[in-house]
Amino acid sequence: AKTIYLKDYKAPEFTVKTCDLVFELFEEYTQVTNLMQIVKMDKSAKDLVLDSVELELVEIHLNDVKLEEERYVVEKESLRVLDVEDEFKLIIINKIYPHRNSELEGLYKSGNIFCTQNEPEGFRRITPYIDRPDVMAVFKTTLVASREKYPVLLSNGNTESNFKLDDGRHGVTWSDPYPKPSYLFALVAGDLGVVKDKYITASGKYVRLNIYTDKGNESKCKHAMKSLKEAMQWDEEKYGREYDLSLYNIVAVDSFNMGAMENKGLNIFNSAYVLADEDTATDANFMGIQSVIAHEYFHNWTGNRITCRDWFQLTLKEGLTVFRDQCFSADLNSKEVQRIEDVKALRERQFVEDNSPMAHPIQPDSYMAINNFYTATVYEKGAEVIRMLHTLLGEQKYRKAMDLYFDTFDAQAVRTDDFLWAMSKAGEMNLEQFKRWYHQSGTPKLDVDEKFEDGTYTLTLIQKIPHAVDGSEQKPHFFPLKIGLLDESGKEILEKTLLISKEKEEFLFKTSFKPVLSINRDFSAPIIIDQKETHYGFLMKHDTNSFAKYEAAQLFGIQIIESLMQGNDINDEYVRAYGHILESDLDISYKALLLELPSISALMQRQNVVDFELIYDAIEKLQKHLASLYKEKLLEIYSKFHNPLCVDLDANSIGSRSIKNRCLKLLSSLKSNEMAVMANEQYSNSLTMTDKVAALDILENISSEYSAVAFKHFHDKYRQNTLVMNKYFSLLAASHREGTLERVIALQKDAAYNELVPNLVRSLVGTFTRNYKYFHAKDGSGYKFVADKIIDIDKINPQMASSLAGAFKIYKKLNVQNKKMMKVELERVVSTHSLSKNVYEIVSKIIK
Ligand code: DPP
Ligand code: ZN
Repeated sequence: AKTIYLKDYKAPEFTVKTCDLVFELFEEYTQVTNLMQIVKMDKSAKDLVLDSVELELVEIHLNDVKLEEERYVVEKESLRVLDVEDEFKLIIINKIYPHRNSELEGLYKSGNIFCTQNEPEGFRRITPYIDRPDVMAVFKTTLVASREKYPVLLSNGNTESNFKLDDGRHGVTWSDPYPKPSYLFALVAGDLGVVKDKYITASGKYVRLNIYTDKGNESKCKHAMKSLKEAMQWDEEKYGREYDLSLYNIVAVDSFNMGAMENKGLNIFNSAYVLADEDTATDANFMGIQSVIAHEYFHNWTGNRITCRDWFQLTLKEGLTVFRDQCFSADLNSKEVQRIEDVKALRERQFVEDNSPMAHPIQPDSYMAINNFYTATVYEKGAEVIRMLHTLLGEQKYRKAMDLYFDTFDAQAVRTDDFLWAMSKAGEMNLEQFKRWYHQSGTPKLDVDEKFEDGTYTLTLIQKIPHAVDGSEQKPHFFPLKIGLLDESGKEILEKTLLISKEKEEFLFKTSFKPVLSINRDFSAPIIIDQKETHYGFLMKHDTNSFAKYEAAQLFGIQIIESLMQGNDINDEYVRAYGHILESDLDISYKALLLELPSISALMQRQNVVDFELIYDAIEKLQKHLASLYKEKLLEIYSKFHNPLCVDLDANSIGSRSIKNRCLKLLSSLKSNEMAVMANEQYSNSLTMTDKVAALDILENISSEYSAVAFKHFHDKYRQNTLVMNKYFSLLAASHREGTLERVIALQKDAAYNELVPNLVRSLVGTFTRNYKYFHAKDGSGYKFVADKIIDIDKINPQMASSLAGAFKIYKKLNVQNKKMMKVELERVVSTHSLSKNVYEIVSKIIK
């Protein structure tokens, strides 16, 4: 496979002014007629080269004259029209086969719905085009299809006209006034149900809002609609940005590679991020919908109005838009919980990636398959980088800088450097060193040393910057570090944001006593803190910063588990601090997070040679100890907050479910019949999916008898509902019970399972790769199963396969036995005949 480099970027030789498309959708094929007005930008260019992948050409007309075959060349992934003028009209007619498209890129069928996914390079699978984001055209689209089978015909922009044909077909013409890159083009055709609403913008413009879904699911769109209106209002209030068309359409489809797509005026969504009601969706699902709906909406300004010059700039729109959706969720829900959840997700996914052979800067400088770079690094670390800018500039200057960015670059395709120019100018801050966050990979470490002498407290900070994947050295970063100093009674005596730029920094504070340090408050920088001296128990009790308090609880837990792994006893101070939190009257959602023990992934990231068995045993031991010691208190909290008939979604109801399920989960480590009975009752009596899933997870892990009955009941009740069956498959794939792999293999035969649907593959196989116990089984059986699946699925959907292949990125850090087993499978995958470049890129980087 060929590597593409940012340094080879060249401005387009031609651009497309307008693109008028006609789609005739038939069951067996679709015929596309593409009329483009094309202008030469680089006068030295002779041939027009259009991207074209697996397209069946019918004919080409240049300025209304049919082109003879010697005037063009069909190449492997392009169509070359020889010797063209400075400005001309080109008509291309071609055929495609959407019903055979299992890659889910370009035009395909999800069930009975025609839909598209064109980011980043799907449009070239629809019609020959200059398929790159810095070519922006005005699109007009006519869809023609059977009136009976496809009454709803949608594309970007506004409806211009409708017509009927004598043969039972009908047509709709759509036009989008805003020039856009081809990756934002979309169409949908189907027999869909719709939920309608409206929104009046701040300046009084009327916007029609529609959410389309399979018929029968209309009642499950309420939360998505509410979230959309909240997002529209939030963007007006926080960024002064209004919606710019009079129509906003969302369509939910079941087969979708990603979460959702921000196509101009016609968002297409994975149905998992649209459909929800109390009976079928968990609280986490509701939160996910709110954030993804907002994310795609926010892209209208950060992504669509201002887009990326090339795909190396992906974080320009993604990092920024994730930061925006995180702030939105924090404003609408709990700020403290949101921040912790965001950091948790970052560390579980991005930190692992950043410490693997797949590490890359948020702005990569090369790729084989751009689809492989829709990563936690580009998205979540990208959002942390924007958050640091927000912290450095402060809210007011940040907003001024965003206004400058919108004013200067509207309707353009730009680079991260252009964004940073606006931040630097309106923020009045030199960001030259800050740019390293865009070009360096790996997670920085900060060594912290404290001294107290003669009334002076000295804080010495040393940046340890990891090498890049190719072994080259990287330089110190510029970042904000928020700290607090506490006196011995726990009172805060100072809070300050330090600016760190040199490899070694020293800060002096005059005090009459030695203070206790609370560091990286709010997780002000995405780094790892390495402190010589720690006071975790003290901070768990006294820290006033909600993130730092949580962090102290996590780090203390990690310290205890690591000490158990070395054969020591459980430290009493930790146990008392845990008990203190149990007794506290903190906000319940936040408290539930404080009570969560460190994850396996958090512990694994600290091991030089990873051995999961040791980690499992130690965590289990600690859980049992806490559960038996605090059994009464845990039971008391459980019964206080267990309210099986409550299906409300307010903060208190969600918080109640979250804390009582945390308590029950900890209690279940006792593996007693009493806990199995409680979980079983919760499964039978609770009305929410949150409670049912929590109960099933416990039953599956502690009682094969109860579990069998409950899972059968669940299957019988929900087997027709794919979104719920996703939960069924993931619960079983995550099981720690004997025989999990055998059951996962058998579940592939379940009538509800379908390898063509990415959500189902993610639920069953994807979840299994995070089941460290069985994925990393010493006999290599887990690796073999997943390798087989990668090879099979690669033939269907390379993007899905390469995301599964990411599970092997821990390879180099494994212990000898596991490493040997994994190597065999990696070599088998990489030597597979006609492997996609997607999987090849991931696996070859891992075993290099
Ligand atoms: N651009 C999409 C998103 O992140 C990804 N397909 O919203
Ligand atoms: Zn996005």
